[in-house]
Amino acid sequence: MLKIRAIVAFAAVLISSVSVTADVQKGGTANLVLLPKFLGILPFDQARRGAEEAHKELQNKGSLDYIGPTPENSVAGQIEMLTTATTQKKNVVMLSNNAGDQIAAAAEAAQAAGTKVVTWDSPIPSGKGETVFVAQVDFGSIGVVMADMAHSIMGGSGDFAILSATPDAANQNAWIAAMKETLKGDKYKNLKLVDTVYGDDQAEKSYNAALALVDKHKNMKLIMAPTSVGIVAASKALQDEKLCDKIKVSGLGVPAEMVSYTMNGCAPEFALWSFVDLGYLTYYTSYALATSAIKGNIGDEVNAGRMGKFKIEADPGRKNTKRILMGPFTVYNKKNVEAAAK
Ligand code: RAM
Repeated sequence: MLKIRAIVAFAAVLISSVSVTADVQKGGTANLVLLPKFLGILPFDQARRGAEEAHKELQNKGSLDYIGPTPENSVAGQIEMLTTATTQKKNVVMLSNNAGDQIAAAAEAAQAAGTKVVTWDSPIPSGKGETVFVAQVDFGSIGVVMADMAHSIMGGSGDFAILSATPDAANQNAWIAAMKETLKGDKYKNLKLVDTVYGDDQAEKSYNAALALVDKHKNMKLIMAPTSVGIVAASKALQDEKLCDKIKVSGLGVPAEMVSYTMNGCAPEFALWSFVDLGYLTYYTSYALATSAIKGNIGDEVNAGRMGKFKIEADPGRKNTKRILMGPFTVYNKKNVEAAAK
Protein backbone atom coordinates (compact mmCIF):
# COMPACT_ATOMS: atom_id res chain seq x y z
CA MET A 1 0.00 0.00 0.00
CA LEU A 2 2.76 2.35 1.01
CA LYS A 3 4.59 1.49 -2.16
CA ILE A 4 1.56 2.26 -4.32
CA ARG A 5 1.10 5.59 -2.57
CA ALA A 6 4.72 6.43 -3.18
CA ILE A 7 4.41 5.57 -6.86
CA VAL A 8 1.24 7.65 -7.19
CA ALA A 9 2.95 10.58 -5.47
CA PHE A 10 6.00 10.21 -7.69
CA ALA A 11 3.82 10.13 -10.81
CA ALA A 12 2.01 13.27 -9.65
CA VAL A 13 5.34 15.05 -9.25
CA LEU A 14 6.37 13.91 -12.72
CA ILE A 15 3.12 15.07 -14.31
CA SER A 16 3.21 18.45 -12.63
CA SER A 17 6.83 19.01 -13.57
CA VAL A 18 6.07 18.06 -17.19
CA SER A 19 3.33 20.67 -17.44
CA VAL A 20 5.63 23.26 -15.83
CA THR A 21 8.31 22.96 -18.50
CA ALA A 22 5.80 22.48 -21.31
CA ASP A 23 4.19 25.79 -20.54
CA VAL A 24 6.88 28.36 -21.20
CA GLN A 25 10.13 27.47 -22.93
CA LYS A 26 13.15 29.44 -21.88
CA GLY A 27 15.49 30.88 -24.48
CA GLY A 28 12.85 31.80 -27.07
CA THR A 29 12.78 35.00 -29.06
CA ALA A 30 10.15 37.58 -28.19
CA ASN A 31 10.47 41.28 -28.90
CA LEU A 32 8.52 42.99 -26.17
CA VAL A 33 7.76 46.60 -25.34
CA LEU A 34 6.76 47.81 -21.89
CA LEU A 35 4.71 50.97 -22.35
CA PRO A 36 3.52 52.60 -19.10
CA LYS A 37 1.13 55.57 -19.00
CA PHE A 38 4.21 57.82 -18.94
CA LEU A 39 7.77 57.71 -17.66
CA GLY A 40 9.20 59.02 -14.44
CA ILE A 41 7.21 57.64 -11.49
CA LEU A 42 8.11 54.91 -9.04
CA PRO A 43 5.27 52.40 -9.70
CA PHE A 44 6.18 52.13 -13.37
CA ASP A 45 9.90 51.86 -12.56
CA GLN A 46 8.97 49.01 -10.23
CA ALA A 47 6.97 47.30 -12.99
CA ARG A 48 10.00 47.65 -15.22
CA ARG A 49 12.14 45.95 -12.57
CA GLY A 50 9.73 43.02 -12.48
CA ALA A 51 9.71 42.76 -16.28
CA GLU A 52 13.50 42.83 -16.40
CA GLU A 53 13.68 40.10 -13.78
CA ALA A 54 11.42 37.90 -15.93
CA HIS A 55 13.33 38.82 -19.08
CA LYS A 56 16.58 37.50 -17.58
CA GLU A 57 14.94 34.47 -16.03
CA LEU A 58 13.40 33.38 -19.33
CA GLN A 59 16.65 34.01 -21.20
CA ASN A 60 14.71 35.75 -23.90
CA LYS A 61 16.88 36.20 -26.99
CA GLY A 62 14.62 39.03 -28.09
CA SER A 63 14.42 42.55 -26.72
CA LEU A 64 12.66 44.30 -23.86
CA ASP A 65 12.18 48.01 -24.55
CA TYR A 66 10.91 50.38 -21.89
CA ILE A 67 9.39 53.45 -23.49
CA GLY A 68 6.72 55.96 -22.58
CA PRO A 69 5.50 59.50 -23.19
CA THR A 70 5.67 62.43 -20.79
CA PRO A 71 2.71 62.89 -18.45
CA GLU A 72 1.73 66.02 -20.41
CA ASN A 73 1.58 64.17 -23.72
CA SER A 74 0.40 60.81 -22.42
CA VAL A 75 -2.67 60.07 -24.57
CA ALA A 76 -1.24 61.10 -27.96
CA GLY A 77 2.19 59.78 -27.00
CA GLN A 78 0.93 56.30 -26.14
CA ILE A 79 -1.03 56.01 -29.38
CA GLU A 80 2.00 57.07 -31.38
CA MET A 81 4.33 54.66 -29.57
CA LEU A 82 1.94 51.74 -30.03
CA THR A 83 1.73 52.54 -33.73
CA THR A 84 5.52 52.72 -34.04
CA ALA A 85 5.95 49.39 -32.23
CA THR A 86 3.49 47.87 -34.70
CA THR A 87 5.51 49.19 -37.64
CA GLN A 88 8.62 47.70 -36.03
CA LYS A 89 6.84 44.32 -35.88
CA LYS A 90 7.27 43.93 -32.13
CA ASN A 91 5.60 40.77 -30.86
CA VAL A 92 3.80 42.27 -27.88
CA VAL A 93 3.22 45.75 -26.50
CA MET A 94 2.56 45.68 -22.76
CA LEU A 95 0.39 48.73 -22.19
CA SER A 96 -0.82 50.57 -19.10
CA ASN A 97 -3.47 52.54 -20.91
CA ASN A 98 -3.96 56.20 -20.12
CA ALA A 99 -6.02 56.97 -23.21
CA GLY A 100 -9.38 55.34 -22.55
CA ASP A 101 -10.88 53.94 -25.75
CA GLN A 102 -9.05 56.48 -27.87
CA ILE A 103 -6.24 53.94 -28.22
CA ALA A 104 -8.54 51.10 -29.39
CA ALA A 105 -8.11 51.82 -33.12
CA ALA A 106 -4.30 51.73 -32.81
CA ALA A 107 -4.54 48.53 -30.77
CA GLU A 108 -6.78 46.89 -33.37
CA ALA A 109 -4.35 47.92 -36.10
CA ALA A 110 -1.53 46.40 -34.06
CA GLN A 111 -3.37 43.09 -33.72
CA ALA A 112 -4.16 43.02 -37.45
CA ALA A 113 -0.45 43.48 -38.18
CA GLY A 114 0.60 40.73 -35.76
CA THR A 115 1.55 42.78 -32.71
CA LYS A 116 -0.35 41.65 -29.63
CA VAL A 117 -1.47 44.13 -26.99
CA VAL A 118 -1.39 42.95 -23.39
CA THR A 119 -2.66 45.57 -20.99
CA TRP A 120 -1.63 45.79 -17.34
CA ASP A 121 -2.52 48.27 -14.59
CA SER A 122 -5.02 50.07 -16.83
CA PRO A 123 -6.99 48.24 -19.55
CA ILE A 124 -8.65 49.33 -22.77
CA PRO A 125 -12.24 49.87 -21.51
CA SER A 126 -13.98 48.25 -24.51
CA GLY A 127 -11.29 45.56 -24.77
CA LYS A 128 -10.99 46.36 -28.49
CA GLY A 129 -7.51 45.44 -29.71
CA GLU A 130 -6.58 43.97 -26.35
CA THR A 131 -5.43 40.34 -26.07
CA VAL A 132 -5.77 40.12 -22.30
CA PHE A 133 -5.61 42.44 -19.29
CA VAL A 134 -3.29 41.58 -16.41
CA ALA A 135 -5.30 42.98 -13.50
CA GLN A 136 -3.36 43.90 -10.38
CA VAL A 137 -6.39 43.14 -8.17
CA ASP A 138 -10.10 42.76 -8.79
CA PHE A 139 -11.36 46.20 -9.81
CA GLY A 140 -14.62 45.78 -7.89
CA SER A 141 -12.65 45.08 -4.72
CA ILE A 142 -10.73 48.35 -5.11
CA GLY A 143 -14.05 50.13 -4.73
CA VAL A 144 -14.73 48.26 -1.51
CA VAL A 145 -11.24 48.84 -0.09
CA MET A 146 -11.46 52.57 -0.80
CA ALA A 147 -14.96 52.89 0.65
CA ASP A 148 -13.84 50.98 3.76
CA MET A 149 -10.77 53.17 4.25
CA ALA A 150 -12.96 56.27 3.92
CA HIS A 151 -15.41 54.79 6.41
CA SER A 152 -12.78 53.94 9.01
CA ILE A 153 -10.81 57.21 8.68
CA MET A 154 -13.94 59.39 8.89
CA GLY A 155 -15.48 57.34 11.70
CA GLY A 156 -18.42 56.37 9.54
CA SER A 157 -19.70 59.79 8.52
CA GLY A 158 -18.79 63.01 6.73
CA ASP A 159 -17.99 64.70 3.43
CA PHE A 160 -15.13 63.57 1.23
CA ALA A 161 -13.81 64.20 -2.27
CA ILE A 162 -11.87 62.26 -4.89
CA LEU A 163 -8.62 63.53 -6.39
CA SER A 164 -8.04 61.29 -9.39
CA ALA A 165 -5.43 61.02 -12.17
CA THR A 166 -6.55 61.97 -15.71
CA PRO A 167 -10.23 62.07 -16.74
CA ASP A 168 -9.52 59.35 -19.36
CA ALA A 169 -7.62 56.91 -17.15
CA ALA A 170 -9.42 53.59 -17.56
CA ASN A 171 -8.22 52.16 -14.26
CA GLN A 172 -9.05 55.12 -12.02
CA ASN A 173 -12.42 55.60 -13.72
CA ALA A 174 -13.32 51.96 -13.11
CA TRP A 175 -12.23 52.15 -9.49
CA ILE A 176 -14.22 55.33 -8.87
CA ALA A 177 -17.30 53.69 -10.42
CA ALA A 178 -16.74 50.63 -8.20
CA MET A 179 -16.43 52.81 -5.11
CA LYS A 180 -19.65 54.67 -5.95
CA GLU A 181 -21.39 51.29 -6.25
CA THR A 182 -20.06 50.25 -2.85
CA LEU A 183 -21.16 53.55 -1.29
CA LYS A 184 -24.78 52.61 -2.03
CA GLY A 185 -24.56 50.03 0.76
CA ASP A 186 -26.17 50.76 4.12
CA LYS A 187 -22.84 50.76 5.97
CA TYR A 188 -21.76 53.85 4.02
CA LYS A 189 -25.01 55.80 4.14
CA ASN A 190 -23.46 58.66 6.12
CA LEU A 191 -20.48 59.12 3.80
CA LYS A 192 -21.02 61.89 1.26
CA LEU A 193 -18.91 62.14 -1.88
CA VAL A 194 -19.02 65.86 -2.66
CA ASP A 195 -16.60 66.26 -5.60
CA THR A 196 -14.29 64.50 -8.06
CA VAL A 197 -11.34 66.43 -9.48
CA TYR A 198 -8.31 65.52 -11.60
CA GLY A 199 -4.61 66.23 -11.10
CA ASP A 200 -3.57 64.34 -14.25
CA ASP A 201 -0.97 62.27 -12.34
CA GLN A 202 1.18 65.40 -12.22
CA ALA A 203 2.53 66.49 -8.84
CA GLU A 204 1.95 70.22 -9.07
CA LYS A 205 -1.47 70.01 -10.69
CA SER A 206 -2.55 67.48 -8.06
CA TYR A 207 -1.19 69.65 -5.24
CA ASN A 208 -3.16 72.64 -6.50
CA ALA A 209 -6.27 70.53 -7.07
CA ALA A 210 -6.09 69.36 -3.45
CA LEU A 211 -5.84 72.94 -2.19
CA ALA A 212 -8.77 73.97 -4.37
CA LEU A 213 -10.85 71.18 -2.81
CA VAL A 214 -9.97 72.48 0.66
CA ASP A 215 -11.11 75.97 -0.27
CA LYS A 216 -14.34 74.80 -1.85
CA HIS A 217 -15.59 72.25 0.64
CA LYS A 218 -15.49 73.61 4.17
CA ASN A 219 -16.78 70.40 5.79
CA MET A 220 -14.56 68.00 3.83
CA LYS A 221 -12.92 65.45 6.13
CA LEU A 222 -11.00 63.37 3.60
CA ILE A 223 -9.40 63.43 0.15
CA MET A 224 -9.45 59.99 -1.50
CA ALA A 225 -6.74 59.80 -4.19
CA PRO A 226 -6.67 56.55 -6.21
CA THR A 227 -3.34 57.55 -7.76
CA SER A 228 0.19 57.25 -6.43
CA VAL A 229 0.95 60.79 -7.62
CA GLY A 230 -2.23 62.40 -6.32
CA ILE A 231 -2.07 60.80 -2.88
CA VAL A 232 1.46 62.15 -2.24
CA ALA A 233 0.61 65.61 -3.60
CA ALA A 234 -2.56 65.85 -1.48
CA SER A 235 -0.71 64.70 1.64
CA LYS A 236 2.01 67.28 1.07
CA ALA A 237 -0.54 70.04 0.44
CA LEU A 238 -2.39 69.31 3.69
CA GLN A 239 0.85 69.00 5.63
CA ASP A 240 2.16 72.31 4.22
CA GLU A 241 -1.12 74.00 5.16
CA LYS A 242 -1.04 72.37 8.63
CA LEU A 243 -4.46 70.89 8.03
CA CYS A 244 -3.80 67.24 8.77
CA ASP A 245 -5.65 67.28 12.08
CA LYS A 246 -8.83 68.35 10.25
CA ILE A 247 -8.55 66.69 6.84
CA LYS A 248 -7.03 63.30 6.05
CA VAL A 249 -5.80 61.66 2.86
CA SER A 250 -6.26 58.09 1.66
CA GLY A 251 -6.22 56.12 -1.57
CA LEU A 252 -3.58 54.18 -3.48
CA GLY A 253 0.09 54.93 -2.90
CA VAL A 254 3.59 53.53 -2.75
CA PRO A 255 4.77 52.88 0.84
CA ALA A 256 8.22 54.44 0.26
CA GLU A 257 6.55 57.68 -0.84
CA MET A 258 3.83 57.64 1.82
CA VAL A 259 5.66 56.55 4.96
CA SER A 260 6.21 60.02 6.47
CA TYR A 261 2.58 61.05 5.87
CA THR A 262 1.27 57.85 7.43
CA MET A 263 3.53 58.17 10.46
CA ASN A 264 2.57 61.83 11.04
CA GLY A 265 -1.15 61.13 10.69
CA CYS A 266 -1.88 62.97 7.41
CA ALA A 267 -2.61 59.70 5.58
CA PRO A 268 -3.47 57.11 8.23
CA GLU A 269 -4.41 54.37 5.79
CA PHE A 270 -3.84 53.65 2.11
CA ALA A 271 -3.52 50.57 -0.11
CA LEU A 272 -1.54 49.10 -2.98
CA TRP A 273 -0.35 45.92 -4.71
CA SER A 274 3.14 45.02 -5.91
CA PHE A 275 4.06 46.76 -9.14
CA VAL A 276 7.22 44.62 -9.36
CA ASP A 277 5.06 41.50 -9.44
CA LEU A 278 2.67 43.12 -11.91
CA GLY A 279 5.55 43.76 -14.32
CA TYR A 280 6.85 40.24 -13.81
CA LEU A 281 3.48 38.55 -14.43
CA THR A 282 2.75 40.77 -17.42
CA TYR A 283 6.10 39.84 -18.93
CA TYR A 284 5.50 36.10 -18.42
CA THR A 285 2.05 36.40 -19.99
CA SER A 286 3.40 38.33 -22.97
CA TYR A 287 6.36 36.02 -23.49
CA ALA A 288 4.03 32.99 -23.35
CA LEU A 289 1.85 34.59 -26.03
CA ALA A 290 4.79 35.63 -28.22
CA THR A 291 6.34 32.16 -28.12
CA SER A 292 2.95 30.49 -28.70
CA ALA A 293 2.96 28.65 -25.37
CA ILE A 294 -0.57 30.05 -24.96
CA LYS A 295 -3.06 31.52 -27.39
CA GLY A 296 -4.71 33.98 -25.06
CA ASN A 297 -7.99 32.09 -24.75
CA ILE A 298 -10.11 31.79 -21.64
CA GLY A 299 -8.78 28.85 -19.64
CA ASP A 300 -5.19 29.22 -20.90
CA GLU A 301 -2.75 28.97 -18.06
CA VAL A 302 0.37 31.06 -17.63
CA ASN A 303 3.09 29.50 -15.57
CA ALA A 304 4.70 32.61 -14.15
CA GLY A 305 7.94 31.48 -12.49
CA ARG A 306 8.18 32.45 -8.83
CA MET A 307 4.57 33.69 -8.80
CA GLY A 308 2.97 30.38 -9.79
CA LYS A 309 0.13 29.65 -12.18
CA PHE A 310 -2.51 32.05 -13.44
CA LYS A 311 -5.54 31.39 -15.64
CA ILE A 312 -7.06 33.62 -18.26
CA GLU A 313 -10.71 34.23 -17.39
CA ALA A 314 -13.57 36.47 -18.46
CA ASP A 315 -13.14 39.93 -16.96
CA PRO A 316 -16.21 40.44 -14.77
CA GLY A 317 -15.80 44.22 -14.96
CA ARG A 318 -15.93 44.63 -18.76
CA LYS A 319 -18.10 42.91 -21.36
CA ASN A 320 -16.45 40.38 -23.71
CA THR A 321 -12.96 40.90 -22.38
CA LYS A 322 -10.37 38.72 -20.69
CA ARG A 323 -8.19 39.15 -17.67
CA ILE A 324 -5.56 37.46 -15.54
CA LEU A 325 -6.09 38.31 -11.90
CA MET A 326 -2.95 38.93 -9.84
CA GLY A 327 -3.56 40.23 -6.29
CA PRO A 328 -3.31 40.67 -3.40
CA PHE A 329 -4.01 44.07 -1.96
CA THR A 330 -2.11 45.39 1.04
CA VAL A 331 -3.62 48.05 3.27
CA TYR A 332 -0.91 50.12 4.94
CA ASN A 333 -1.04 51.99 8.24
CA LYS A 334 1.36 52.97 11.05
CA LYS A 335 1.93 49.33 11.92
CA ASN A 336 3.26 48.05 8.59
CA VAL A 337 4.22 51.03 6.42
CA GLU A 338 7.79 51.44 7.68
CA ALA A 339 8.73 47.85 6.95
CA ALA A 340 7.16 48.07 3.46
CA ALA A 341 8.95 51.34 2.69
CA LYS A 342 12.43 49.80 3.05
C1 RAM B 1 -0.50 55.98 -10.56
C2 RAM B 1 -0.98 55.56 -11.92
C3 RAM B 1 -1.24 54.07 -11.98
C4 RAM B 1 -2.07 53.60 -10.81
C5 RAM B 1 -1.47 54.05 -9.50
C6 RAM B 1 -2.29 53.66 -8.30
O1 RAM B 1 0.79 55.52 -10.37
O2 RAM B 1 -2.13 56.27 -12.25
O3 RAM B 1 -1.87 53.76 -13.19
O4 RAM B 1 -2.21 52.20 -10.80
O5 RAM B 1 -1.33 55.46 -9.53
